[in-house]
Order: sequence, then C-alpha cells, then structure tokens
Amino acid sequence: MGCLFCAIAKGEIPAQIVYKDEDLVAFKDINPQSPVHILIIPRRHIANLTDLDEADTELAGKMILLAGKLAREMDIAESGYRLVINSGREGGQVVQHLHLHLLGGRQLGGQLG
Ligand code: IU
Repeated sequence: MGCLFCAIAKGEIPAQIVYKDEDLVAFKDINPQSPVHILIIPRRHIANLTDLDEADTELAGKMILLAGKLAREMDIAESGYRLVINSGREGGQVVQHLHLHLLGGRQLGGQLG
C-alpha cells in the first residue's frame, strides 16, 4: 500500500491543508487531540526521525520554524503550544512518514507518556 501522507502531499487524498511550499505541507490532523492540531510533513518520503541525515538539516529546521509561524497565525503562540515527533513503534508512531505535531489551544498535560 502507498504512503498516505505522500498522497496528501501530492493532493491525491484530500486534507485540510493550512500551508504548503516546495518542501513542506501542513494540514489539520483528522483526529485532533487539541483545538489546534496540525501535522507538518516533508513532501519527500522520510519514514521517521531516525531517517533524517545531515543533508536534511535545513529541512528539519524549516519544519520547526514553520510550526512557530503557524502557532502565531493560529493565535496560540502567546498561550503556548507543544511540538511532538513520534518515531518508531514504541515512540507511538502510527503513520510511517515523518510528521511534526503542533498541538495547542488548551492546557496540555504535564506528562510525557
Ligand atoms: P503518529 O505520530 O504517527 O501517532 O500520528 C499520526 C497522526 O496522523 C494521528 O494524530 C492521526 O490522527 C493522523 N492522521 C491524519 O491526520 N489523517 C489520516 O488519514 C490518518 C492519520 I490514517
């Protein structure tokens, strides 16, 4: 089976896209865990965080910078928000295409797992 997030990035499967450029796509999570729950993905298929290498330094930086920009646009920058990358099975990664969760709009819990 093909990669779902690659299909979203190519526009083959609909998603609520909030940002796109030549490297990244950001869209609303289909099962939001908070009032703001955005997924930021690279267009290129990268399975998980461990598969990033040094050549991807700029790409990884762009993902984090975009999260901050979207947080400002969605008006959660001042109240605060959280970025999460689940990687691998025990990390809770379900979709095998690297994605950065941007969560905010409510008081998030203090425990990490
Ligand atoms: P995880 O980090 O791999 O556990 O997160 C996968 C996320 O992808 C999860 O929050 C899902 O709700 C989300 N998602 C989605 O937005 N659209 C989809 O079609 C599918 C999963 I499947």
